[in-house]
Amino acid sequence: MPDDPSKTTNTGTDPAGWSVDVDPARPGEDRVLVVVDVQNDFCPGGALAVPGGDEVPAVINELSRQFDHVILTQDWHPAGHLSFASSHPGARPFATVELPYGPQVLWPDHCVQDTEGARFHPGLAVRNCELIVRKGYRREVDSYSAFRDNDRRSPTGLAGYLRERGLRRLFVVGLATDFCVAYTALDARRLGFEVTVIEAGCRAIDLDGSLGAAWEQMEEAGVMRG
Ligand code: VGL
Ligand code: ZN
Repeated sequence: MPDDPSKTTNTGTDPAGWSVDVDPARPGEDRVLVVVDVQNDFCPGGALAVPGGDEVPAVINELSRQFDHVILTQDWHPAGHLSFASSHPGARPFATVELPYGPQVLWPDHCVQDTEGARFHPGLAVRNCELIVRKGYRREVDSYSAFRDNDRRSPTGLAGYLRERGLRRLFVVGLATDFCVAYTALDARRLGFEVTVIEAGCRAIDLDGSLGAAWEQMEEAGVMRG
């Protein structure tokens, strides 16, 4: 592998000689829909409700039919996760604290492993999902991105999966635009993937201008708006 992963171009065969299943006769085969965190806790009535979050499942269901490859991500925290305000005595949700890896917004307890809030929204009906990436399962570090934890060190394995499968064009939807969708899209660009965020399939938290800032960074990084 080259040292700089952004220099990798996927030719349909990985550097170790394994052929991947991209069929050149089917130009859509290298496209993948990445559905970020469409879970009960991010929808109205949930612990960290994103306004209009329950409007995205219908859009995503429809979109998923146009893709040969669909991946879901699932925020999946242990009880007592360090991103929860409840883990910091005296702290309020939506405040920012310094953790060893940098600033971290504190959230209400949400998406606790194997609870109702962590389950996918019941309106999400994506028949052709081939992989579910869980993230945020280490107590001491949050993970907005589907590619790596917020400490920027621990990869989830998704980049390797996509490369090995020849999936190089990512279309990202889900919740929330300004956190997990944006972090996922930005990391995907850093890793050399082509990325489009489909706004109709996203909703934002918009904390202190975070939505505008996220779009600025995404545009700067070459993320396309779909
Ligand atoms: C998310 C805050 C905390 C998200 C996850 O999915 O955008 N936001 N955990
Ligand atoms: Zn979370």
